[in-house]
Amino acid sequence: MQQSDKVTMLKDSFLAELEGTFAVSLADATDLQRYQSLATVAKKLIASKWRLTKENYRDTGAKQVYYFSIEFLPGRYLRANLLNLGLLTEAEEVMQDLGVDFNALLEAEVDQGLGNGGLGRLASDFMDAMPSIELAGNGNGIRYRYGLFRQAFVNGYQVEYPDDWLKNDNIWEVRQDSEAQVVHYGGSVYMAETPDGLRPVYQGGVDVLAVPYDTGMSGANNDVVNTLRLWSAEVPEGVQVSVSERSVLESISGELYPDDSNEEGRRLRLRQEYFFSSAGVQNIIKHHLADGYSLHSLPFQVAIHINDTHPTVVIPEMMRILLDEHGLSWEEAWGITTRTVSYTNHTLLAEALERWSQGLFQAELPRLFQLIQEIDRRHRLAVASEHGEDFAWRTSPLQDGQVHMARLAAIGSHAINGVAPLHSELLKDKVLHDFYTLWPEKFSNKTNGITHRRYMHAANESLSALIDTKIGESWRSLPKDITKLNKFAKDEEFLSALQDVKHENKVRLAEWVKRNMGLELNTDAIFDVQIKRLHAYKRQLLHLLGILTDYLALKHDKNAYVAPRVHIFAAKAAPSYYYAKQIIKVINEVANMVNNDAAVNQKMQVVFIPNYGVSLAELIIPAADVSEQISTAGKEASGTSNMKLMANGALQLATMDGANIEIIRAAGEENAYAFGMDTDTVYSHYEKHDYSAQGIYDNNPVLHRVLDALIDGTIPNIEEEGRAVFDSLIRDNDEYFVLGDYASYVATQTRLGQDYQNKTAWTRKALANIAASGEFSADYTVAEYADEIWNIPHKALAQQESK
Ligand code: GL4
Repeated sequence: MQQSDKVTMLKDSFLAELEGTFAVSLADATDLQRYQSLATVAKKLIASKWRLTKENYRDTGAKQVYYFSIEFLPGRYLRANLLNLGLLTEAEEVMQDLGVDFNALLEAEVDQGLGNGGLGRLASDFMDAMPSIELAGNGNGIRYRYGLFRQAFVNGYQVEYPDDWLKNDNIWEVRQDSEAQVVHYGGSVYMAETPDGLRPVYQGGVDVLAVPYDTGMSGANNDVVNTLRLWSAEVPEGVQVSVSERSVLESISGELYPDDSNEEGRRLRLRQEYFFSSAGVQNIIKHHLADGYSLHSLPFQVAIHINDTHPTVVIPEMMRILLDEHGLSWEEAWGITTRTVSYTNHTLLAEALERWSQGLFQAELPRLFQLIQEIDRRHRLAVASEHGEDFAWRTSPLQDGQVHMARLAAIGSHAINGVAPLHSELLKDKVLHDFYTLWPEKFSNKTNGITHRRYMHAANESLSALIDTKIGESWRSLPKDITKLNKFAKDEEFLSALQDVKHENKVRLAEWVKRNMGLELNTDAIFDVQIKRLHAYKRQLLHLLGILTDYLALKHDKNAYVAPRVHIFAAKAAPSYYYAKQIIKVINEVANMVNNDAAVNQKMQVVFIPNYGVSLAELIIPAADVSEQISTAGKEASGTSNMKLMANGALQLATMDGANIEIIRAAGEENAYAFGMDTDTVYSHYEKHDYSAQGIYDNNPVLHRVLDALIDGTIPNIEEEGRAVFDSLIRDNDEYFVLGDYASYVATQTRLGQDYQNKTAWTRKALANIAASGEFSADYTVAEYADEIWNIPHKALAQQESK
């Protein structure tokens, strides 16, 4: 279609939808009605491609992957969908013609926040990448009634409100009643002889109806639309339950657990895990058989990928279906299951490795527990003779009254991967070392990736358009082509255009902050950004100590060298994570103190933007000069905001952790600011117990003064929290080595501040980062999964010859 035809089509259907659905004229329509009308137009365009894709997959029997994830974090869909439909600029033109505020229209869409952070957003980036590379891949998860809490600050404290994201309807989803599945919980089970052989007989327990809501995941500029299927819990028709029983059952899809990188060992969480895992597997097998295929061909037509251990119960659930419902032998069922399932580990933190009490597990999922006992028995038998009893004990799923989910996942899947090279190495060397000795061939690395479409093409249109003028548009579908930009590192005019774009984006963010928080930001200062969950290991505290260092230096001498900076934080803390919430309070009080002190606020400002989520990330990232990725080495599996920030020209201030290492390698060491202890040093301190926070405090007078500020009244209103933070560092010996990395962090910040004064040289570094960001596209990541783990074809993604 011609550009002008597309514009006319879009305009006509938009106006028709507005009148047909809401019986209003454009002038009288609210932003929400305008959004819903345009979204409906986009949805209809997606729907026809979606139907054809589904029919095509069914008719050809193409192998498909199902990405099982307890979290998806889509954010808003409209802008990304318009982009993928090739209609974003056309929509902008239509709205301009009609005098509609397009941003207000887009912002009327509620963010879908059905995930906590990186893990959930990665799943959604994969949902965008798979159809874009013509890969048959679907998502399977939970349609939580309430997403991650909405965060507000009251007196500097985090306050949580429910996220009622469905209040305006969800345009994008389609309820599929005919696809509903029954999921059974509790009761007891015994084996009895039946005409079909030995089969389980269930007594008691409850049935829950899993009803799927499907959303079409559109590929970029192609005709592929895959399915994201999210299950909602209901009471099966005809079942009589009391009002309170009903609400217990429906609560299975009631809300998302707000914990990230933390084990959440509650009964309801286990029910959630079984809920979407069971419904998903049942549905997959049902369709496989209905399409006329044998169970033995399942691994050739289906790949099930489990995103961390939350869906690990798919392994015993598949065994249950194959054994109990289809009468396969154990060996047959085990072969089919393990060849179908693959597993990604996303964390090394011990407190995040899932374990369930066996009593709880058995009470909730009695048949699955029996099957895990059998898996456990066979595993011990198989490994004990060669590796010894101790080894068998260390690697068995059932140990010390607990069910160890990572062990079950490792045993029951054919592939195990980490999400960045360092992380994958540490998995092999430490956390899953025993399994690596058993099955080295199962292990691989798949470095995470991001969708440039959302975080660059859509969120930073002016940068993307500027890049197009230099290297054409091939990089938009072949992200590594963006390396062609390196040729322009000496093109001063281009560098100055890049600076202008960055400045525009800073102004846009500053306007938002002014409007929503009443603070006027200095857009000539360095925008120094740390955006991620609030967690001790991510060390927002180290950033804060750096801020206090500058503050005290300026208070002492107003001419002290401090490069002007705006420090930008955004982070939610798990509601039960008390220490993280205390850090939020301290940062907010420091922000208050700094921003209101005329002696320093020309040189520094601190802003903690509340309610961080996908849409705020899209606003903040294009405006960032510096990307703080300062976790304790060995703790951050990968990180993904690091990739998004780099793609938008922010320079990394980073420890050698997770994917930071690859980013520094790709951009060039001279274009990033690495500092701090490496993983070996961290592990050696843990092993030798030779780290002394007190010693560092005693020997560094500047740091001494900074830490004292937490407890001596320098910072108002933090008596309790300042003390708690101080004690965690000194009394409790600083578990995450904040003080150990302090001196090198501060020195690196000083160097960075000096470098920023040479705008051209700085922008050249930014350019190097942008130009190196292509390899971190999720398009390549999912292509690697498809080639090496799922064995599913996709569009070729070869890098085009650099001209
Ligand atoms: C995480 C990791 O903490 C994070 O480093 C990684 O980028 C992400 C996706 O692989 O997974 N693991 C958990 S748990 N939450 C995460 O964000």
